[in-house]
Amino acid sequence: MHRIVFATNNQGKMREVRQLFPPEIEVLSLSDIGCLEELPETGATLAENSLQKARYIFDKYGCPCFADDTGLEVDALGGRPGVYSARYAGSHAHPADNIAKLLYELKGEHHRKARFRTVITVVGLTNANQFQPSCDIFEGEVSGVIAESTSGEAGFGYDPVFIPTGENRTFSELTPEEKNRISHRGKAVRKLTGWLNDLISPGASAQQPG
Ligand code: ITT
Repeated sequence: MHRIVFATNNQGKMREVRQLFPPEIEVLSLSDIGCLEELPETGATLAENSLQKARYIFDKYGCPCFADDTGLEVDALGGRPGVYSARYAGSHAHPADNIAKLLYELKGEHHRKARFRTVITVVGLTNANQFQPSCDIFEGEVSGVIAESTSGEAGFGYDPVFIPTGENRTFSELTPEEKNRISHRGKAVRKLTGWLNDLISPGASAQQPG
């Protein structure tokens, strides 16, 4: 069995990611490795934060790991909240407060286009003989619009107000499988698992027909 740590304190992310991993790779949580701390997230970009979280765990616990940093970019707000999505309504803000602030800022606004972007960084898996641990990056994004009000119970974070393009339901009204099929995280994680599969059994994907 292969193991990799997912450096997140967000249980919603963990559920989605575990659903997409092949059975031969076990995804460990921070509590599985005895880490009960908050992860540092002081970068100016999603890529910086994603690397910072993964590096922190790799440096401290020595295990291969990956981290996900995600932002909601709203066109009418000039791309905000973006990298500050978790702290939009203040540090340690509850998701309901972030959503309330978002709907307030968009009140009366007709142009409601937005996108989720995810950057996943893996640290510690490839060039093991080199002094610097390697890092590899996988990205995914999904476009949509911000609804006028919340709908649905599933998911987490901003899901109750995000309607992906081609849908008339919010992410919170989709099943977990439906969300993973089209979401920013689903896209990034499928790139990651394809790359991991190649590390585990090199060439296997090239031998598959089609
Ligand atoms: P970790 O850093 O521990 O992984 P976090 O919740 O702080 O957890 P982010 O900084 O990446 O993670 O998340 C930024 C914000 O965007 C945060 O409020 C999340 O709830 C929200 N978010 C992330 N992914 C989302 C998704 O798929 N659907 C809705 N909201 C999401």
